[in-house]
Amino acid sequence: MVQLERTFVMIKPDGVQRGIVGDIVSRFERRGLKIVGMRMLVVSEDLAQKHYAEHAAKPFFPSLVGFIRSGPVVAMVVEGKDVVTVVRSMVGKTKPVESPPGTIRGDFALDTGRNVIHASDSPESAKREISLYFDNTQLAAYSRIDEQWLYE
Ligand code: D4T
Repeated sequence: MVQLERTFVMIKPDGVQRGIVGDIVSRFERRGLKIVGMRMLVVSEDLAQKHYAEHAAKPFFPSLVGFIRSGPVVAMVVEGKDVVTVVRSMVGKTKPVESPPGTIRGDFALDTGRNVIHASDSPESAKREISLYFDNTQLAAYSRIDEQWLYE
């Protein structure tokens, strides 16, 4: 039986303001990935600090926290085979200029500080980030009707 993994994805305030939430979610759905949690929120100062704790000492930290709190975001948990790797490759590189067309950042972003989307970089980060934004009652365990056509 196929082993399904979960990752955390966030459409940042620029993605919400630019009205591309649907375009982005639809890419994940068409790929065959399953949305198992989704909520819109404005990130609190405390949550932003926890989310980006690994960057606390970096010079761009204050602007990063300010940006992520600058408007509503859409937080998601996405499930599928090798989903952490698959979603990171769909997202593209941190710097949109290095992201090829066809990736989300390569199609929708130009600047590193306005790169539209966040996705966990490892299964460990995914676990940590999912627990920051969701409790278990906010996640839905279900099968998609096309799973037998997506996985052998
Ligand atoms: P996120 O975490 O937003 O998905 O981005 P990445 O995983 O692709 O990249 P990251 O953790 O290295 O950076 C986090 C976040 O900081 C912004 N950033 C990064 C920035 O504003 N200036 C910079 O020089 C760097 C390296 C963009 C993403």
